[in-house]
Amino acid sequence: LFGEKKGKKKEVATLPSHSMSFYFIFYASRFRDRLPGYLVPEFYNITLWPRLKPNPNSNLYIFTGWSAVQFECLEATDLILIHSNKLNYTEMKDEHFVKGVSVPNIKSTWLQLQTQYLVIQLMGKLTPGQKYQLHAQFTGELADDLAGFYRSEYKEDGVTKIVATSQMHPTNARKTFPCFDEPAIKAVFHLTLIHPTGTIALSNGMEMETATITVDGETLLQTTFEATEKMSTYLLAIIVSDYIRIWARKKAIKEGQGNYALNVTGPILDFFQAYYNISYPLRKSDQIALPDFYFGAMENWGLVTYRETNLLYDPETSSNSNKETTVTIIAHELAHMWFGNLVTLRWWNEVWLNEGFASYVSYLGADYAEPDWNVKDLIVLDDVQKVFAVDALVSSHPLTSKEDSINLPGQIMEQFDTISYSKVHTANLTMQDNNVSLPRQVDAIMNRWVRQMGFPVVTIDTSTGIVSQNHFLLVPESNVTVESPYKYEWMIPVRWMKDGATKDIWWLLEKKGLNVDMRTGPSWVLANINVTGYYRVNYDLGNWERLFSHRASVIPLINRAQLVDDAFNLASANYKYLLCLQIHIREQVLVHFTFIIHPNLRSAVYCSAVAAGGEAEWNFTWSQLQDATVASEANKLMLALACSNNTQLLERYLEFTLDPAKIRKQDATAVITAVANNRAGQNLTWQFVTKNWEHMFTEYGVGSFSFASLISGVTARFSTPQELQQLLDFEEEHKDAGFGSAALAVDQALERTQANIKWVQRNKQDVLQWFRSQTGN
Ligand SMILES: *[C@@H]1O[C@H](CO)[C@@H](O)[C@H](O)[C@H]1NC(C)=O
Ligand SMILES: *[C@@H]1O[C@H](CO)[C@@H](O)[C@H](O)[C@H]1NC(C)=O
Ligand SMILES: *[C@@H]1O[C@H](CO)[C@@H](O)[C@H](O)[C@H]1NC(C)=O
Ligand SMILES: *[C@@H]1O[C@H](CO)[C@@H](O)[C@H](O)[C@H]1NC(C)=O
Ligand SMILES: *[C@@H]1O[C@H](CO)[C@@H](O)[C@H](O)[C@H]1NC(C)=O
Ligand SMILES: *[C@@H]1O[C@H](CO)[C@@H](O)[C@H](O)[C@H]1NC(C)=O
Ligand SMILES: CC(=O)N[C@H]1CO[C@H](CO)[C@@H](O)[C@@H]1O
Ligand SMILES: [Zn+2]
Repeated sequence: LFGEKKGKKKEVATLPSHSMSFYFIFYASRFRDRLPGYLVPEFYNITLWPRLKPNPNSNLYIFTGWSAVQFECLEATDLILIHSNKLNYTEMKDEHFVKGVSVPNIKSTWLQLQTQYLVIQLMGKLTPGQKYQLHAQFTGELADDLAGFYRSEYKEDGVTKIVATSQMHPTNARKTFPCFDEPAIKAVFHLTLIHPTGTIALSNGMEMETATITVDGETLLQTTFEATEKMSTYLLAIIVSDYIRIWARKKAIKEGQGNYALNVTGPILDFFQAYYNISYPLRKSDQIALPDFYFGAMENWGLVTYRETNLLYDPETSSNSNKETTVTIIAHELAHMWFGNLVTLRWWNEVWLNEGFASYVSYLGADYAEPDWNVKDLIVLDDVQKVFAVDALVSSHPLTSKEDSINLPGQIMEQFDTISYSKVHTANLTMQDNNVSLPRQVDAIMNRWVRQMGFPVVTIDTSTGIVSQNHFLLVPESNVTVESPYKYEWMIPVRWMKDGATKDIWWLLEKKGLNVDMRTGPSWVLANINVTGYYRVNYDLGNWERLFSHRASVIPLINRAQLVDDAFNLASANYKYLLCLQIHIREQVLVHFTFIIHPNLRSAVYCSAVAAGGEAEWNFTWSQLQDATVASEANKLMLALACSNNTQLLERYLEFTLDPAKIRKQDATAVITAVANNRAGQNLTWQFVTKNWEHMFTEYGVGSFSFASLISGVTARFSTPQELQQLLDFEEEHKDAGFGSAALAVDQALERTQANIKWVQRNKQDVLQWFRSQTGN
């Protein structure tokens, strides 16, 4: 294939990017932003050649590609729609482009930017039942944008090295080759990579053959891979590097940083084979750590990609929590090898099922690999509390949304949020509590948890035995404008104990119920044991006091964490009598309720050192960061640099985030958020973000996960009317350009700021008074 094209003069076909008549046809059709489904691909033949050195003329890193896709026509049509983004086509002559029996001539071709389609309009119609092939030859930029086929850079012994790698999920395969880029449209992929000698090419399938070829006098390798399983485009992975298996930088492997991952991978795969009762579907399982990687990890089938911090573990310098992260993330990704990859969501509105399930079973897999760690207890701390915080806002969303409400790439990215990852655990655990008398109600129960946003607070009055539920909102008087078919009522499993003795599960099926056994007298009641239900619990003051004054050891560990979280949040939401209590708890908690926290001493020490020091110390820490070879160590140094109390240094550090040579794009959000969390940096950061928003938004790729975290991180401490105004101004100013995947985060930030302002207004006097009474001042 390659030799054939070599030396021919290439014509670059320029495609008009918009066409009014197409716009009209397109938007008038009922399919709008989704592929019509008339054309069903069977397989793709793809050859890619990434250049690991910049082109001397343009100074850009590029890749060239040749692709053919065979598809069957299901309904007669004269339009071929296939996804394509940022690719330049060469050789788009009629006779080569669409092949098959009696193919109509091409009338015109163009790119449709908003929906990222390459459109080929034919003179006549394709015939149902016939198979056709679409051939294309193209070039793309191997940019450092962490999307599609991209480049990652690192320094080893002073030499800059380039890795060509990929992140196709969710909608970036189309940036690598023209394809039918929707999760349900599966096909077989035959892949060939052309790459420099001394490098290794990896993909989802096993390498079948590596041949030496010569192009323009340059000696290169050509690696062919076995055909993949039939799978979604978003699971494809392509990597060219000089790495070693478990794949990582040579130095990291030599230092043994891959050993931990290697040791736990086997047991976790064993666990999932037994759990799903299906053997591992592929012939190989590669895992690779990349210096620049957008997400935490990606479950490409047979070739899982990770951020270095998530796969590598150095016993000398990494903390226990790094180890915990490694084992749970590996378990999460390996869980997808079955659930997600073998069985795939139909469309991105179902992402909650895919991600929620993987997050849930990741704890089971990690628990199997590390049985002594009580990993399952972490669910409450790591997931439930995090999702409660977002889901208590009226700008939240239900787990499910209609298929046709999620279309554009930005909306798809927005689906990958905390709610999708974390809420489903408890929805699932709720299901397990069904006893034999309830199966007919399973749908009724499930629907109330997944089809309406938010969650309830269950209030137990131990003096009357009356148990009631309300939609829990951080701002109780906020107006919920989204109607729910279930009126924001849930069917709630109440697992409870009285005086330490576990009682039978009790269901609260309506707004209000009566459980006479919960009338306690002097004893105490605890509900939502082990936080298996997705709700908060409130009690009458007497029961709260009895709970907190009790010896903590009888109360399950997980509930201790949740009691504190519930009490503080109920107080924030103006369950007013709890405010006194809150202060009381603070003392009690410190004495009785202190639980296993992993003090990450190193982080704390670095941070204090930078905070107490001046520019020399800051420079020293920065130089340590440049030299760090262990990713988790680098992470700690990177965050410590944000601890300075010198605004000039913080300003300099913020500027560094716009220079990928200083701060990798994947880390920019973490640095900016860290500076915002520093009191001395909060104002600076907001000014910085507003000043540079447009630049970041356009330069750092469309619709990305971290814009949402950026907004929520930078505004986390907003609590004054001035800050609210700033946020409103910001929203107004950038209305036209939009916020992409951060749109929801902006709404949430506005709402949270309003809630904070109200809380301060309402409670400032009480808190001040209490402090005065305690300090005698
Ligand atoms: C099942 O649930 C029903 C309804 O709450 C309850 O009456 C019954 O006792 C439960 N049965 C068992 C075996 O737990
Ligand atoms: C909710 O709506 C009512 C009536 O329109 C209004 O008075 C109130 O201020 C709104 N509440 C919030 C939190 O916006
Ligand atoms: C709560 O969780 C702990 C730790 O996982 C477990 O030992 C205990 O049996 C659980 N309690 C109940 C009532 O399920
Ligand atoms: C920063 O911290 C140092 C050391 O604690 C202190 O001397 C200095 O006054 C602080 N500077 C500011 C601007 O707060
Ligand atoms: C810190 O580094 C910057 C940039 O390299 C340099 O301009 C500055 O003089 C250094 N300051 C100190 C105190 O070393
Ligand atoms: C931040 O800005 C607000 C007003 O926008 C001001 O009241 C506050 O004092 C500033 N904080 C710091 C630490 O500079
Ligand atoms: C939707 C979901 O996550 N369901 C799971 C709930 O937990 C049970 C038992 O662990 C699984 O079998 C379900 O698949
Ligand atoms: Zn996942």
